[in-house]
Amino acid sequence: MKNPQLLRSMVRIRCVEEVIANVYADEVRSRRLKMRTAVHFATGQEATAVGVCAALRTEDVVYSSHRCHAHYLAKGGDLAAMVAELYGRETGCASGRGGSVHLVDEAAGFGGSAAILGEMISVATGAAWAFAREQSPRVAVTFFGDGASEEGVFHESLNFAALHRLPVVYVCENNQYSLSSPVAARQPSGTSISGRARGYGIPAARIDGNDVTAVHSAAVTAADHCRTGNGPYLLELDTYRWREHVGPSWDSQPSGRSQAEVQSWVERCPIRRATDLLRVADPAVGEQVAVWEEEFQAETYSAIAAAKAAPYPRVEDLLVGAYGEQSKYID
Ligand SMILES: Cc1ncc(C[n+]2csc(CCOP(=O)(O)OP(=O)(O)O)c2C)c(N)n1
Repeated sequence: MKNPQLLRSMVRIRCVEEVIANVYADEVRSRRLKMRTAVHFATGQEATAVGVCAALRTEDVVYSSHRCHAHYLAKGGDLAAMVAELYGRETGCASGRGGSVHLVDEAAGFGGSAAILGEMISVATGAAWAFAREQSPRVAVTFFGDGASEEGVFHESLNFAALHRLPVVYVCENNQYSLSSPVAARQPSGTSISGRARGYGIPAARIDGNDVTAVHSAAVTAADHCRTGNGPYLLELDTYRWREHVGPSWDSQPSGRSQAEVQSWVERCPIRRATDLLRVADPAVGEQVAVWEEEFQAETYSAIAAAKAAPYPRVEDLLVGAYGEQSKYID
């Protein structure tokens, strides 16, 4: 571990999500919920987003699904616009129409997220097809969960991308569960998501997704492979979410995951691991992390204050951007 920027980016994502989770829980408790959106936190999974996005260029495009805050932030998405989106304001990145599962920041190369499982796998494949036809060196990347890999569109997309040698990196965050259903209850034993990609002739690597350095170097290999015209690549990153599937609470027994299992993954925290590695060269790294935490918490609280002061969309404008003829996204 040599790169403090990877650690800094993970700390930022953790801080942003923790502040949002705490504020969300307070709003629910006080029956004054202003953040009227579902929230799927990626606490514990930061190394996947950071390791992959650090291997990309701004012009490469990332797509994601419902658990998208970390991917958006790691690709450089605007924090204030994300928070305003959670509060449903006109200043949000989707003009307050989409909530937390519909983040987008085209300038940063974050092409969008959507909660229909597998949907963005096909959209990323289409973007890669455009890049290939334009002979552009851009790469498309799509993050999705182990559950989404069971959608038919995953197979159709991989087949098509392999056939046309498209520059797309498929990133499966295998956090071992789809809601409360473990992978072992859904996929045949002795198989893997990376193995399925190889079945289509796509090179694939299965990596410890809580090791940011390993993720980053695998993502560099994958992006280079795509950029140099060799077709798609798949990364299967083993990780774990600490919080409940959707919402701000810590996970507990009713979700089907034991406290002992959750705790064993908390002990494999990607941030603690990266901090420990950096401490070898820089004994003061712990103090540096504390300074960053203060900075990022303040940044998030100020984004929340700005969002709450921003206007809601006007009722007469609610169809703008929603496939209507007034859409500002469709000519
Ligand atoms: C096509 C479709 N089917 C079902 C759902 C309901 N659903 C939302 S999230 C989810 C679990 C997703 O699991 P996974 O893809 O592993 O991602 P994770 O939540 O673990 O990050 C399901 C079944 C959906 N959004 N879309």
